[in-house]
Amino acid sequence: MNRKWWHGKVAYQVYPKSFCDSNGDGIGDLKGIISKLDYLKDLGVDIIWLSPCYVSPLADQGYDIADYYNIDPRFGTMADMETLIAEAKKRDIGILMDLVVNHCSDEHEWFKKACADPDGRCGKFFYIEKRRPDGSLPCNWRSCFGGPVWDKLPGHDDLYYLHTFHKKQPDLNWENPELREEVYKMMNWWLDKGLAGFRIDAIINIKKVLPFKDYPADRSDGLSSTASMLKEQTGIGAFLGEMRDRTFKPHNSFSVGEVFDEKPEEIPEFIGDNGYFSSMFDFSETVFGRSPLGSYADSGITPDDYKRCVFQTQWQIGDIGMISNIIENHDESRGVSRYIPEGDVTPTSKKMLAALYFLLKGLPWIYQGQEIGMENISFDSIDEVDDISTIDSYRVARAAGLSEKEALRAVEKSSRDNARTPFQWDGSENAGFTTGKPWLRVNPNYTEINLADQKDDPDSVFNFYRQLTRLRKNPDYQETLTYGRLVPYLEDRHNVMAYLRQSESQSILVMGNFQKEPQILPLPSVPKKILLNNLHDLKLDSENVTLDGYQVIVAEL
Ligand code: TEU
Ligand code: CA
Repeated sequence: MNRKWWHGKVAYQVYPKSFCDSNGDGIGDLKGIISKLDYLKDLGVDIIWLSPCYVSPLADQGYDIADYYNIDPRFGTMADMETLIAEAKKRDIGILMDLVVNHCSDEHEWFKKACADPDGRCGKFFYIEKRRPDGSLPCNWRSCFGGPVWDKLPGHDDLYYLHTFHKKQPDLNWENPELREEVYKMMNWWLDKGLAGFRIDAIINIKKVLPFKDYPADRSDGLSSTASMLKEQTGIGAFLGEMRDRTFKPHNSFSVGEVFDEKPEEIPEFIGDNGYFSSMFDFSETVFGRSPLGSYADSGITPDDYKRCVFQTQWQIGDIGMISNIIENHDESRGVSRYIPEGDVTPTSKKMLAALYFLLKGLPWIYQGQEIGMENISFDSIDEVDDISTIDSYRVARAAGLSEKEALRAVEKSSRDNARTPFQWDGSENAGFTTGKPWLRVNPNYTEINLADQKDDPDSVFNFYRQLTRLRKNPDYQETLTYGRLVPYLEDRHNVMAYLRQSESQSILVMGNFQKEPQILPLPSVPKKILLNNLHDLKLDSENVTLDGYQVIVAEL
């Protein structure tokens, strides 16, 4: 692996709407983020990914962009954005924006022009089709947020446009070189402003299998998830290689792809030395247990399943490149609520999970609030839910025969709103997020879980994350923790997740007891030094260690 400037960095995702509100309108904003840069610096963050803050109707919370060249007034101004980039740079922090180019908003001027003149230049930026001779829609794909991917092109009774996500997110036609030029121009405009790079949204979706055709229906609605089409898709590399050469490469910028459904044999093309992207997220544990029927039918994930998913990815990536490791993001439930068995979610188990994923090979990412151990929220009614995806999942669950209560309980587990509740800064009203009315309910547990309480407590989850970022950057261990190979340890041992990070000169053991009962575990050798321990005691002899429930240790061997 060739060495790159961003190897060894710690990255952090900000969801602007829910991070910090500077003006009391209940919506987080760029000024709010600027006010927290010192906080993020102190946590040990080097790279910040901002979820979209461009002009948008916010039908999908900004993942529906109406103007790529301007900031939505709810988030601030372009001057605020420039200040944020400059202030971050002063602190040696790079800013990534979210590149959403599988689709734009139906309020983007391209789409408006396409409606006015479907055969014109902008009409060709989209997929616009007639019904098939038998009267059916051009294909039977299901949109990610429910219903067919086709909707009537406004103003035209006989024409339909494709949207693989919400109907307010028309897909852009990547087969059209003029569209691609527009995208690269926009990306370079932002990179020239001093962005460190981009996180790239839903990127696998940009390539469609054409001409449009049906796939076997996977639910009673007669539709097929776009996953079947994506499995068959080939040729995306031509677009991604072109994007790399025209944008990222000349800027030496960082890029991380939101890559689902990747084909293992293509990993070197994606994140190898001359890959399309610097990195991509590991979603193997994220998608584990997902049911094609809808999120109500998802199964959970056990500690052993979690371990297997993570190790499988680590094995697959090896030394090809740097994967990006997460336990949550703005599309998922909170990692501590998903990966730690119900009833066992405590500061101790949260720290264990933190150490286990943070020290894997790859780039560690923290999603806002994760560093203080924020948890899932429970809803009293579907009316409290904002997220379009959860609302659709609820509809699907009801249609499958679940009662209102059952449907709500079933879909809230994986609701995207779990991660979108406002950041819990302190124990004051609205958790210190806003002086106004927050756009989304604050998790009522903010009086117990908030940054102010944890900041000066050496035993807090927050300070454990600080220790983790410091360990990763400690010159004595940085080389091994960044480039050292990962070797699973006691791989088949039930409810144990352990691995070695090894370089030529060093071996570091990370070992967690993923259950409440203690376990006596053999050591590979006598530790020279304990680098981290989430509990105060450690029962150790020359051969064994006894780990208490959810205890994790990091040791230099
Ligand atoms: O998410 C993409 C996304 O949700 C899909 O790729 C889906 O999870 C996958 O196909 C399942 O296998 C991104 C954003 O992160 C999300 O917030 C947006 O709603 C979505 O794109 C549309 O822009
Ligand atoms: Ca605001």
